[in-house]
Amino acid sequence: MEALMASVCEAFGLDAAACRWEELSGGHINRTLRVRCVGPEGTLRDLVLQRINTRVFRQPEEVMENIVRVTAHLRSRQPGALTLRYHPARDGRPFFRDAEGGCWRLCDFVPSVSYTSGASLRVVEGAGEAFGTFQQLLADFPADTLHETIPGFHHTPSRYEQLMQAAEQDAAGRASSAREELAWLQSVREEACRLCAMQARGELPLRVTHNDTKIANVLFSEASGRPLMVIDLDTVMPGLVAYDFGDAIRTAACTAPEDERTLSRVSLDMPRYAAFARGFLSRTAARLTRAELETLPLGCLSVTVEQAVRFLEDYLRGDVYYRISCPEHNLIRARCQIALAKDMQARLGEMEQVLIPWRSA
Ligand code: GN1
Ligand code: MG
Repeated sequence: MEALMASVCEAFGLDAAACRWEELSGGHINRTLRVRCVGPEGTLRDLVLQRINTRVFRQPEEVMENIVRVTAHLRSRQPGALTLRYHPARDGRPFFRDAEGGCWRLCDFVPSVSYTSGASLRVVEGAGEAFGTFQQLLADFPADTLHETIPGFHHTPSRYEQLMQAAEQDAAGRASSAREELAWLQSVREEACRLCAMQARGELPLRVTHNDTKIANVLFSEASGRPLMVIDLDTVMPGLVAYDFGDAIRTAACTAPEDERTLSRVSLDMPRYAAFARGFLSRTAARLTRAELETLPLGCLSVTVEQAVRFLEDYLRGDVYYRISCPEHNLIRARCQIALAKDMQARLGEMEQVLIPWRSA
């Protein structure tokens, strides 16, 4: 480990002996370290070093190429705004491949706060503005020039197929403990896959979307409470607006964290839903088609069901994808997402009502 870190530091021109690092938890996929470097005159420099999970992102060079192009576009449209900026390694590339095949990248640490759940209405509205602005600024980015960093990432029908295959194979001998969950997910399959079917029929456009819009992926200023920047651009690819909207609602407007065990605590928080919608639509409504506006609530249900499908699949396969912190973590996560999805399903009409003013705007 020491030798590995020394080689990574050296690749980015850092003096390993003058660096201290600590793990930052939060993400389920990549490994993230906060690095503090002491300069020659005792000056401090805080950085974030990340090891891209190459089992998940098979072509990390393509991930980085997308990010460099997308952030350059964002900066050209909004000079002065904070965007992710990776430091070049000694060879000039924005990443470093270590001797074991690991892929590392380095950026500045941004002093900020972030939220997983329980954010104030003002913060949630700010998250809506941040993701809405992201979408708006990328509206003229040529979507078909982006690499698909994870094929079929939000293709819900494929996610269902993979779940059913995992249940059939039952590699970890867990399928019998997930029968109820599997049955419920089957019962909403058509509804959860409806937006993908509409897209396939040409009724919904593909746009450049973020694809991982959980509220934890917006950094806020602690002093002003305003959004500072959108992070985690690994999955920026062509996608459906409703999935970005929905994935944000799944986290920002849920009354509990993503892995809440007490399911009676899990529901859709309507004031937070409305606050996010206000922020997001203030930036995007003018460009959205009527079909896009009308399907935003179904996007919330679809992406929440899809997330349950993905967590349950990983549970059935023996926890090979998401980082877990207890043996049944993926089952707990799947149950929590199902509880939220059930509440969304029952309240689709209410969710639509909230958006009516935007339809005629
Ligand atoms: C993963 O990047 P991270 O760990 O925040 C996942 C998302 C899920 C999320 C659930 C590449 O996000 O799709 O929505 O966990 N990212 C990938 O919290 O699979
Ligand atoms: Mg992510």
